[in-house]
Amino acid sequence: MEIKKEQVSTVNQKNIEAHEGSFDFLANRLGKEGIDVESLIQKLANFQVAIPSWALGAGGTRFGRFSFYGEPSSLEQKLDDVGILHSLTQTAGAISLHIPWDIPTDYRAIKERAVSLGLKFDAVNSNTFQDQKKAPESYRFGSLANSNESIRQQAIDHNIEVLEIGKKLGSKSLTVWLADGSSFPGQTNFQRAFTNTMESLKEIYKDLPEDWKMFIEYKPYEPNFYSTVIQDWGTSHLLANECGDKAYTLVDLGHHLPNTNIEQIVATLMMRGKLGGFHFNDSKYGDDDLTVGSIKPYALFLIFNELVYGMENNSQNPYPAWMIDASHNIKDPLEDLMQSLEAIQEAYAKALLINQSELKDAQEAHDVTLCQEILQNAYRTDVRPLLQRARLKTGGAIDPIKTYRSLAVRKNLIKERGKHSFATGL
Ligand SMILES: [Mn+2]
Repeated sequence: MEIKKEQVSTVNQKNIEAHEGSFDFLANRLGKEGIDVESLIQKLANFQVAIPSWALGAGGTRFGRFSFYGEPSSLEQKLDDVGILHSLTQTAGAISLHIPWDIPTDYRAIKERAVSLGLKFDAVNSNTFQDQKKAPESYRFGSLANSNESIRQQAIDHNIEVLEIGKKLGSKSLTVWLADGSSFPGQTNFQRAFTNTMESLKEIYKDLPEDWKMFIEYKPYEPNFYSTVIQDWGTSHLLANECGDKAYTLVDLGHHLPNTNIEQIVATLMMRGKLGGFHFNDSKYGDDDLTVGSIKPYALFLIFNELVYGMENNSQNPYPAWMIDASHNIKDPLEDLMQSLEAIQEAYAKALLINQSELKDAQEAHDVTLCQEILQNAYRTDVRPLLQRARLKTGGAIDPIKTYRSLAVRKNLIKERGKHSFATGL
C-alpha cells in the first residue's frame, strides 16, 4: 500500500484552520523573541530519522510475542511500511537493515523501490548475538571477544559480508553491537576479552570503505548479566580510537544504567568528534525499548540541547546518524513509530528555541535560577504547530496518526498481506 499526496492533503484540509490559528499565535510570539521561525521550520523539515527494519513488526519479550496483524513479511513490504511513515511524517527518509534478517534477493529492484518511496539506506547492522542456521560455530560464549579464534573469525567474516551487502545498497555505515560478555564472575578474562574485541574490530575496520563509518555501540548488561565487553561509552570510545578516524561511538538511549547523565556523554563525545550515531527509545528501568518520549521527555530535551550545541559548535564531529531503536509489543508498530518521530522532532524543536548566548551569559554570571528558566521556558513551549508547519511544507500530514487512522492504513495492510503475516527478525 502506498499513500498518495492527494490523500494526505485531503485530510489536511479538514485540520488546516485549527493549525493556522495555533501556528500564527506561536510564530508571532517567537518572532517577538527574535527567533527566526522560517529557518527553524527548515531545520525541522531537514531532520530525518532512520527506521530500523525490525521495528515494523511486533516485538516480543523473553516471555513470548503477540503478532500484530498485517506485518511486513518481506524486505519489499518493510520498505513499503517505511514509505507509509515517510509520506505521513516526511521525517522517516531512511531505513536501517539488519543482516541476515534483511538480505535482498534482487538488489536493483530493492534500490529502485527505495528511490521511488524517497528512502535511503542508513547504517547496516551485523548480528553476532544469535546463531545462524548452518553456521559452523556458535556465539553462545561470545563472538568478536571469544577466546576461540575460529569463532572470532566467523564473526569478523560476517561483519565483512554485511559491509558488502551495504555497499551494494548504497549504505555508508556499519553498526556493531555485541552481546559479548559474561554472566558469572570468573567466566572470562576481562583483559583478553577486550583485546580480542579490539583486534577483531580492527580486522573489520580494514575492510571499511574510505567513505564509510563504523559505529561501535555499548551496553552495560543484557543478555549477559555480570559483564559486557563494551559496557560503556568510555570503552566504546577507546575501541573507536584504536580502530581509527572512521570509527565512532554510538549512543543508544536505553543502554545506560538508571539515571546516567546521557546528555553529558553526548557533550563529551561531540567535543572529541567521536559521536557517530544515536539510537532513540525510552525506558523506565533498563533497555525497555519503549516509545521515545513516553517516559522521560525532559531528559530527551536535555540531550537534544547538547546535540544542538554540538552540531553548532563542534565541526570536528560529523553529522550524527539518527535512528529509532525500539520494539513494540502492544501498539500498532507504525503508530508507535509516528509517536516516536513526533517526540524526537518536539525535543529537537524545543532545543532549537534555547537562546544559547543568553544561557552562556547566565552561566558565566553563575545565575543558576536564570539558567534553569532559560531551559524550561524553551521546554514548556508547545512547539507542535512548528512540526505541523514543517510537515505541511514538505507534503506530510498535519496530524500523522489521525491521517493514518482516517485512511484505514492498517486495515488495508491486513487486506493486502493477510492477518497472520509475520515480520522476520528475532
Ligand atoms: Mn541500539
